[in-house]
Amino acid sequence: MMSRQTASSLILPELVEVIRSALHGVVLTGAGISAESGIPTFRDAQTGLWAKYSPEELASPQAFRRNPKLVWEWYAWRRELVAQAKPNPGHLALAELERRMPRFTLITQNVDGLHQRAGSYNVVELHGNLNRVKCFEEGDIVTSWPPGPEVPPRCPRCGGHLRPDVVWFGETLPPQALRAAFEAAQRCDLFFAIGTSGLVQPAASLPYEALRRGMPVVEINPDETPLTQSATYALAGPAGQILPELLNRLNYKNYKE
Ligand code: BJW
Repeated sequence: MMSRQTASSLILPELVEVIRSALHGVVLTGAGISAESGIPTFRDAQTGLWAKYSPEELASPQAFRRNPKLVWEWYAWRRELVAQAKPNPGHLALAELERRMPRFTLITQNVDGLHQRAGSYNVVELHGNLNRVKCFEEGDIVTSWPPGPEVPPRCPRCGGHLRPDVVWFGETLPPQALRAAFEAAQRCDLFFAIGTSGLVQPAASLPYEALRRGMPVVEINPDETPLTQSATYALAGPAGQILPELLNRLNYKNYKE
């Protein structure tokens, strides 16, 4: 575990000033921001029941067609984990940063809804939300279905299988969310990439939109990623420690950790 002092020593006074003077902050988050809430990331070692599957084996339409029960149960397990989890100090610090900045856009690849539960308001969900369900055949959102033993349940309209309303490999992202994310990345004057391995497109391209326009990019991640060498500031540590420390250094003290 990183000590508070180490987190503090990573944050240069120059970075504090860059954040203080920013007019439009954009944050891209990935699974790492929820790791400290007990939600496993995708590419770190998976635990328990699901350890033998890679995300590509579970998060694709092909995987669902091959074994809809397995995929549905993976999401049911994750839904339960998320229901039990609480936003961590990293989520809460981002909600406070939004309240302090003139403009703020939080783009997340996560489907867990923890940013909204932490109080973040302007959230763009690039990969959907695991608490919504849609028809695998027709794509319509479904809010209720007749109870029954079948797993996954069936669409009450067409009888197709139901699936979570998330974006799987090979599927297109929700167009409005994708547009909002790229527009924000192209217009911001400060970009954070937090807790993402930067391996999955098109989300992985967003920080480069900001870099291309000469805007500072701050990465927060305990591990190196393909972005680390290009980032203006790379803060190597857990988001749940670095983000609250950043707020302290900005003297944004009145938020609940
Ligand atoms: C901490 C921490 C702590 C730990 N604090 N940090 C261009 C080139 C090549 C391929 C493609 C391309 N364009 C599209 C593709 C194909 C594909 C793709 O990108 N493949 C790559 C694997 C190569 N992309 C797609 O198919 C996308 N669709 C698309 O582009 O449509 C058009 C198209 C289709 C086909 C061909 C061409 C164009 C859709 C991608 C959908 C991804 N879906 C998933 C599942 C979502 C639902 C669910 O949650 O189940 O999204 S997969 C999974 O990966 C999930 C995540 O959102 C996503 C990203 O993962 P993330 O968040 O970065 O997590 P990890 O685990 O990878 O990393 C965690 C990080 O946290 C690590 O770095 C840790 O160090 C760090 N960390 N603790 C801070 N405490």
